[in-house]
Amino acid sequence: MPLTCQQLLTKYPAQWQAATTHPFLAQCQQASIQPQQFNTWLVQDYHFVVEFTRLAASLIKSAPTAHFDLLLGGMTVLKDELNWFQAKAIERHLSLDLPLQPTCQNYCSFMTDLAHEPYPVKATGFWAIELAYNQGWQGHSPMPEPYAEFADRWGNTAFTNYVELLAQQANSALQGADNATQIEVEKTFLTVAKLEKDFWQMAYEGIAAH
Ligand code: HMH
Repeated sequence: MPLTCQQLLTKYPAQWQAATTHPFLAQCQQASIQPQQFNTWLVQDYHFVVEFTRLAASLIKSAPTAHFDLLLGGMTVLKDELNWFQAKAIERHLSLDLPLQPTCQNYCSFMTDLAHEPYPVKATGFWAIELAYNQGWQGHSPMPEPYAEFADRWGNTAFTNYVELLAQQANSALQGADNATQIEVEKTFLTVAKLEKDFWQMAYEGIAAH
């Protein structure tokens, strides 16, 4: 029986829960988050998405042609998302030209390494990264202003459908994966869970954005 995305979630519920629930999200929902902490997250997540876009490009490079349609659609969403981050930064008078915090740096290095893994590993990692935000924001929705559009960006049902299709493509890639690749897939899933948890926590640490 080949490994599936659903099995990873069933096997590691505690790790996944920690990736998708955090005081950061709860405080956004209660509008009690400090603006400085929110802004720290915002600036670092912009840098994350830049690197994530490179990972998306690398995923397309190794994908079978049948997987292009979904992934190219995802690219269009990323184009919009990068422009949206820039608009949010201007609105909030934030410079995006800040150094990456260690946690963001770790996540970006992980994605650079992931680009060199076989397609089943990349596809599963990519799915897990998107699912973390989909479930994290959706699980804390609705959010009050000014956070509603953030919760909606990753929590909307069209995004949920996209993530479900990413799981189907990853599952089909996993069908042909050998044992060593499956082990790598599990490791990658757990690393994503850990990095997601750390990323929320990062908003409370380090140098605030200004
Ligand atoms: C940290 N994980 C993080 N940021 C994001 N924007 C996503 C996942 C979804 O793309």
